[in-house]
Amino acid sequence: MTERLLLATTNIGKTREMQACLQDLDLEILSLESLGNIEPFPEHGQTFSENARGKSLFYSRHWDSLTLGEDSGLEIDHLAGAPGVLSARFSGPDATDETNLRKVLRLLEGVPAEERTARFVSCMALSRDGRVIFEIQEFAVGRLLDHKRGRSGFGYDPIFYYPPLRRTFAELEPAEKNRVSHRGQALCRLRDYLLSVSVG
Ligand code: ITT
Repeated sequence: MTERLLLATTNIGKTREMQACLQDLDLEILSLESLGNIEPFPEHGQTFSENARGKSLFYSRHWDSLTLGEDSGLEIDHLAGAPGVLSARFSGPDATDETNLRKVLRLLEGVPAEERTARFVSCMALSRDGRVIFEIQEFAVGRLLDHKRGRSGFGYDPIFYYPPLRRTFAELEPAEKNRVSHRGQALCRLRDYLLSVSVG
């Protein structure tokens, strides 16, 4: 019987990237809409792992098959690792991708290129029957520009310059980003795991 995988995220950008990586597996992929109207997971963890596990287990309580939770974010060296787990809410409770990105640009004003290093982190937790059965953390290293470049992707992508490809993540095609990004690499390992246990 085809397994069902719930993508436990409210973020449409993440959802698209997850679907693109997993779509050819023998899995029925569903979004949180399948659960109807439930309260979102209250995210208060101190680490990506804590939040990823929390999301995965929280939504799996409403679901009888596989549940994938992901927590991700941007760690900026000049800001001692901020915004980290607060990446989605960096500019306050009404934060948007644009206000978050503007805040980063403001905090890095005047900082020279070589000191604008940063990394994206993605931590994923896969659950079934109330327990986490697989967890992965991956990252992508880059440098933050002082202006936006590109229109693809989401979040901080337009200022995240990826030196090996000499482009920002927002200048990459979705498939190119998935080949090198933190999330793409984590998804690749998740795929291997699902295939190894004959799911998919
Ligand atoms: P869910 O918790 O529902 O999955 P969220 O957007 O709140 O959605 P996170 O708490 O994991 O997710 O926050 C991740 C934030 O980090 C995201 O909103 C972006 O601001 C940033 N981020 C993560 N991955 C990114 C990527 O690939 N490109 C750009 N920004 C990214």
